[in-house]
Amino acid sequence: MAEPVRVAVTGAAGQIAYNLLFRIASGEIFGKDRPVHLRLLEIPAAMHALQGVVMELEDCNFSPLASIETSDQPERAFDGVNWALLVGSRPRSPGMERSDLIRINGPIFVGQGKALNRAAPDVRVAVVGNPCNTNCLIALNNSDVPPERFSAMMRLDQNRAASLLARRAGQPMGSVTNMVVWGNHSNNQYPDFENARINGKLAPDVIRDETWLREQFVTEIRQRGAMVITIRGSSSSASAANAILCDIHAFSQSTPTNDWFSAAVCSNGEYGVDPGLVFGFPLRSSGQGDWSIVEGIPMSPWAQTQLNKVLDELRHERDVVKDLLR
Ligand code: NAX
Repeated sequence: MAEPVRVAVTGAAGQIAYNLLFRIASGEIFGKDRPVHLRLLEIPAAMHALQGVVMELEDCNFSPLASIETSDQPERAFDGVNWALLVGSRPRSPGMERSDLIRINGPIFVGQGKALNRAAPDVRVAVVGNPCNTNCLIALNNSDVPPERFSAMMRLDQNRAASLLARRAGQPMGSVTNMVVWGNHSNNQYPDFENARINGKLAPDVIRDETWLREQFVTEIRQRGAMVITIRGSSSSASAANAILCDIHAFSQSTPTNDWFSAAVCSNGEYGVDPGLVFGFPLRSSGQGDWSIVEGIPMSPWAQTQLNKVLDELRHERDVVKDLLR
């Protein structure tokens, strides 16, 4: 048997976790011959419901599933873990401003950042709970885990953008590469169609409709999550769970030559982004949980204004939580 992997999932009784845990436990992502130890974190009020999820996991009889532990204490849930998937946070209720949500959820990530000090030295932390970029900023600022072990999820945005370009071009899913979504997992993100490729050709050379690309495409990707809520009646949980698995895969496999993937990581000043800000960038990995930012990607003046707008938004979010940063 391969080396066991310990995976903490927060918000484990929530909708995304319900679409995620079974896929992890089945061996789909870490391998059928790799024992998986699940460490499930919830708030006390959800511990009872979590027991039902545990029962269902047990009833699947998945061979790789070596153990399940539940807890409402982050220190316990994160003890010795190799992956920490921070999904749990409070959703935005009607009428709540984004800055209110940041203030409500921020303290969760102060405590969880500290508790991550108990994780394994090779831990990779993926923050999903919204506002995920700024929650990630808070967690990494409150942790002794090196900042390069943290990322916030832009992968759902990447998958949405790649799928829409493929459909518009009449090409199969999977034909789009080099899709970066710059900045924030928010309505100001910039899904970069200028550098995306469809079967190896630049997307604007295949789709040849700049108005559609700049207007409909960008707007639809920014609003896709809200559209799913309106139409389905609840938020995108299956596609979000799928994106988490894609994220794990992207950091665990060597990135194919000439391609890149999207995740928000701590800036070192690339593309004029303030050092320390958690920003969606084009990344490559050697497959050991590491990443490097792909530099030198060309950007039109119009694209640069999109990047500047989302950068300003993230600076504002950082200001709202500055008392939670160290
Ligand atoms: P749910 O409301 O179904 O589940 C959230 C769970 O988190 C609940 O069970 C709750 O009890 C738990 N929770 C709250 N505070 C916690 C804490 N301090 N420790 C542990 N658990 C805690 O939401 P769900 O649909 O699962 O979404 C989870 C988060 O993902 C939300 O913040 C949502 O906005 C965010 N999303 C992020 C996406 C991304 O691309 N980054 C896309 C999908 C999703 O919208």
